[in-house]
Amino acid sequence: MSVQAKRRADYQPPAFSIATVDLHITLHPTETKVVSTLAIARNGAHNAPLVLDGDGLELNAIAVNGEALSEEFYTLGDNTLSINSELDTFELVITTTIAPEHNKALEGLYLSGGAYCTQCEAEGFRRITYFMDRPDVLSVYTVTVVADKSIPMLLANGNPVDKGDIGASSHFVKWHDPHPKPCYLFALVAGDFDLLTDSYTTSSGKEVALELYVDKGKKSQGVFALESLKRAMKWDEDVFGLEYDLDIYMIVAVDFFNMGAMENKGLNVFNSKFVLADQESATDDDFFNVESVIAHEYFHNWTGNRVTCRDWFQLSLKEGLTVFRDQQFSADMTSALSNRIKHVRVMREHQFAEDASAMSHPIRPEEVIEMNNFYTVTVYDKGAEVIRMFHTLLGPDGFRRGMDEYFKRHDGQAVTCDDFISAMQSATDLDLTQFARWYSQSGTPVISVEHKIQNDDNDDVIHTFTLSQHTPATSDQSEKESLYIPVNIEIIDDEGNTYTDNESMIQNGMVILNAPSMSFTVNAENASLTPVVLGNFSAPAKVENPLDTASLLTIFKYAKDPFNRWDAMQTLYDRCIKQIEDAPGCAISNDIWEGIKQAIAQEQSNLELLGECLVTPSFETLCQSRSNINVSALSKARKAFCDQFAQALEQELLQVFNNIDAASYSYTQDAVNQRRCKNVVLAHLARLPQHEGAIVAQFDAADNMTDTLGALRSAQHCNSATFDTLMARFEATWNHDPLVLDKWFALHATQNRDDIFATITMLCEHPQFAMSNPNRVRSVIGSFAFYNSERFHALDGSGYKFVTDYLLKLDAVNPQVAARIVTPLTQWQGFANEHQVLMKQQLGRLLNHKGLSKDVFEKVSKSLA
Ligand code: 0A1
Ligand code: ZN
Repeated sequence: MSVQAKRRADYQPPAFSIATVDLHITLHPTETKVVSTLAIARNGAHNAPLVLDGDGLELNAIAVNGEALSEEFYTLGDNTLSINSELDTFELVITTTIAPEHNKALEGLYLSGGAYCTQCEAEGFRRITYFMDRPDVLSVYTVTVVADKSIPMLLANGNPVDKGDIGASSHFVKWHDPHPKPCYLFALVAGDFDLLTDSYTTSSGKEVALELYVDKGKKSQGVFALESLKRAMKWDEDVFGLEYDLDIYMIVAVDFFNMGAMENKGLNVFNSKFVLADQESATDDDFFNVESVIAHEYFHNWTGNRVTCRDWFQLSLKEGLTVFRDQQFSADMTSALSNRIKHVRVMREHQFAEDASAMSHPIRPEEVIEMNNFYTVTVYDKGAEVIRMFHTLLGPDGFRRGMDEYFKRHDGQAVTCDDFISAMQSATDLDLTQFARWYSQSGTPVISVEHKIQNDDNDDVIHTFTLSQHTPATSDQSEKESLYIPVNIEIIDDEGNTYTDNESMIQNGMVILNAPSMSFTVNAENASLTPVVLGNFSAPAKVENPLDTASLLTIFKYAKDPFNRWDAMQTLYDRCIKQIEDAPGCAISNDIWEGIKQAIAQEQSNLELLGECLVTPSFETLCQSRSNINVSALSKARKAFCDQFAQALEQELLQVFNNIDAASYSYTQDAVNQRRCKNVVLAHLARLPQHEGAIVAQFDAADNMTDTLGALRSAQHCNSATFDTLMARFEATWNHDPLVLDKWFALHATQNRDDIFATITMLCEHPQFAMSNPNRVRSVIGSFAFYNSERFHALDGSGYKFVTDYLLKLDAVNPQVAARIVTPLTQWQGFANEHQVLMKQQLGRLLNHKGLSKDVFEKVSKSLA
């Protein structure tokens, strides 16, 4: 396969600009007609042709300034249309035909259920018409959507300016978006939906119409999303002074969508999973995700749409920043601590793994074959961590000044990450030059902590703390430089007293580690000190801090930062699991159980922290502190630890469980914390057969999906007959609701049982399953590959082979989704050699497959290089 990578360094400004785009689109399942009228102007003096991108288009006609263009003046390439005109400005009219019904890749114009919708980011607009499909070409769009009257709702970006009938059977609506935008923000939706309406008055008094379009019959499930939208609009005004800028804001929920949602100007398109929610069918996590994705897309209106990316290498400019903004919003709406823990889990489970794999890349990648492969946890989540560090270093006020300056300088422009850094630099006296390395250097830095105790000349006891940083080489970069790392730190003794350092390196609870290492000293007579490092996960790094069990428990007891307290327990559990790995069958010492019992007693009234502290690290998190992993040995050790945990702490767990009242459902933070804690505890108790009844009882009594699903998850640890019975009852109740059924699919696919492949085959034949629907595929095949680690990594190779067989079929239908699900297979580096050989064998099958998409090719070829 010959595919050309694009490099960030090769950026050239566009040779032409397109001031206005007038689209006239007549919808038809197999013959949609697109007439595009472009106002073209040459940029500067040159005589290069106008090169437009196109993919899978049938070209019908081209006209320049009203005259049909004869063949010698244009060249049609595989994926380009070049216009050879000597004119510096001209009107270009291009007519093309496309077939949305045949579009199963879900990029460009496609049909979801019966509705037409579009997805143009990153490079999907070229599947609708020939265009300069790059984010630095900004145009004002006018769009006329024409369709049969059986399709009543015709939507596009901006404000509606005209509508009417065409003959007896067709009608049209014309839309105008006054804000110049790149083509990736273009959207069109046409269908028959239920509509929820509301309005929002901005802080300057402008009334905005809010419209939410959902599948017929699902109106009541859209209420929470609409309320979330209003909260997001208010928050952006309060925190960043940013108001909405059109008269109407529309959100459409569709069932067939490759990602979470899309921020098209004034017309967001959402995966219905992130819109529809009610008490019966949605868990607390679902509600949380709806609010956070609604906010994310809304926040893009400023960070992404008003100020956009110059080129796709700058993706983190809008995504890292917008994720950070949605995280801050969620923290304000719910709880700062549980949000922080949630995001750190994502970093540790997925981003650290990506950085340790062949797909390692900086948050601003240097080289890309298929842009869709770079909507990654690195660009998004590590990108957000980098923005968070600006926020930490500049403080909320400094960060706000930097943001104000960013909008002042760049509103209406397509810019780079360097432009963002420069705006932040204008708001601080700190020199951000070294900090900017976070944009160009990949890999996870490791911060090592060393603690030495000496007596000085006066016989005082001096504690010297040394922090060192080291970033291991990654597949894309062998040399690493020192980063500028803000490290939140506390020095405490075993009674909880806090100490300051002699050199005043610790300022506001933070040190800056910007050299390979740095040291500071603390005087403390008769005290044993514990360094509490990386509070609030102040940088996306790993920490090596050789603390004993007593120190970890001291941190839990006394550290000021609740994140550190949670993290100390995670480290403690990780240590215990390691101990069992090293000596299978060994028993964890009673001291540790006593320490955990005390921790439980201490936090009886803080169910949020208690619930999080009772979660044992996931298999995926454990992988990040190990190498050469034998999956079965690690899983067995984890299981043995969890079994001992349940046995040793049974009485304490029961007490926590029984103390939580079964209140009727409400989605408030207190109630969420209670349900979370109760379900975490139930999952532990499920390991003891005597508590099976409690699981069935919760399943029977639940008045909400959180508790129903909590019972089912716990039942995964019970004997399989109980699990199967509850699952069958669940299916019978929820067969009509595809989003709920996805949970059922995922629970089946993550079961560790011998008949797993028969189960998955049965799931794929389920009437509600379709390979063309990404949510279904992710819930079955994605869940298996990402989260059924024991079966996926089975040493007979059956899991790897099963996923590969499926991907070979899926790739022909939806390459973008196939390229996502191949991820666990490409992350073979951390596993023992027996695994590696088998994983590479399957990667080899993929690579040799004729007609492999460039999406999958890019990841597989990198992984085998
Ligand atoms: N910009 C969207 C994510 C998105 C990206 C690509 C898509 O299709 C290929 C769809 C959505 C966001 O960050 O929400
Ligand atoms: Zn985004």
